[in-house]
Parts: sequence; C-alpha cells; structure tokens
Amino acid sequence: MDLFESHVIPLQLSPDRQSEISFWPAWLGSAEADDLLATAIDKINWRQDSINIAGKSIPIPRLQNYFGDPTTSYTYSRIRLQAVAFPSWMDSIRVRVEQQTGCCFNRTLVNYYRDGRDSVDWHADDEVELGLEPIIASVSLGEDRPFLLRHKTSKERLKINLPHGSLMMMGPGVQEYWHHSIAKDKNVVKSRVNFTFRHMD
Ligand SMILES: O=C(O)CCC(=O)C(=O)O
Ligand SMILES: [Mn+2]
Repeated sequence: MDLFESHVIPLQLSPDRQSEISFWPAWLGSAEADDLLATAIDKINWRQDSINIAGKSIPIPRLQNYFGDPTTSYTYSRIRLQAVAFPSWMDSIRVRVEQQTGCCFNRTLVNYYRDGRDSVDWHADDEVELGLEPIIASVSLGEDRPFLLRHKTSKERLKINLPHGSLMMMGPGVQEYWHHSIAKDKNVVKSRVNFTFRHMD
C-alpha cells in the first residue's frame, strides 16, 4: 500500500511538554471509503447501550460495538463491552492503520452516529486497560463532524474536521491533558461511522 505523509498538528500538554496529532485527510480513496462505510453499517451488529443516571437507564446517543480478542472486554462509563472477534474486512483496515502509523493496535471501538442528534460527550480515552499514555488512531467515514479537543486545565480548544476516509492519530500524553468530543449538530442529517484503534495488553 502507499504510505502518505501526515499533517502534524502540535499540541501543548503542559508548559514543558508537547505532543501532536497526526492527520491524513484523504487516507482512503472515496470509493474505498464508501465501500467501508456501507460494509460497516451493514455488517456490524450495532449495540444500543445505556448508562445509568440517578437510577434511570438512558440510551447513549450513538450505536457502537467493540472488536478484539473475544476473551476480553472493555468497560467505560460502566458499560461493559465484550469484544467481538475482528471480521477479516476490519482486520485488514487495522493492519493498514498499523502500517501507516507504525503503532500496534489490537482493539477497535466503532461508533455509529446516525445523524446530528448522535454525539459523544467530553471524555479522554484514559481507562487503565489502555495503559500509560495510550496512542489512539481514528478512521472516519461518512458525514463530516468536527472533532473537538479541549485542554483539561487551560480550556484551550482545537477543532479538526474529520472527512470521509480520513485517518487521525492522537499522540502520547494527549489523553492525560486533553478531552475530546463530537458535538450534536441539528443540521447534520447523514450518518458517520468512526473506528478508534487502541492497544491493550
Ligand atoms: O467519533 C469520533 O471521532 C470519536 C470517538 C471517540 O472519541 C471514542 O470512541 O472514544
Ligand atoms: Mn474517545
């Protein structure tokens, strides 16, 4: 496969430490991205999970599923996701993400934002299972939705548009110092699927 140069967006963690976001805006060609989007929507057994707030079960505003070694699971916001074995079509994307980034990824959380009413609230991918300073790579398909970053203490903000077929990678330390989110947008009527590639021992 062809490897592309990334755009590098420097990200200040603390006064004496910097990290970066690497970004490949047109990582997949549009026909391939179209196919991958259609396959993901059709083939993934989408889960509608709920969180418990004050004794009430509230559905999270997106569908999801989690892939990796099926003897393992991942828990965030008290939602326990038992891993599903990688289907071969997803595993080949995982391998290409590894080749492009030079990092190892063995787990994937996939989110399906059906329209602009779906979102993910401010959070960091900092669960202990992800290890110290996790590196997270993300492939976006479908509708453009801005990826928002907010520094945990200075509240500095950054917005990166993640187009159809793009690859983005958050470097070491980003989860410790920054939160990220996808905001609701009532003007968005089309869907978006996002794969986040992670590594767990
Ligand atoms: O949809 C995205 O781009 C971000 C998803 C995300 O942050 C997550 O699944 O942890
Ligand atoms: Mn995240």
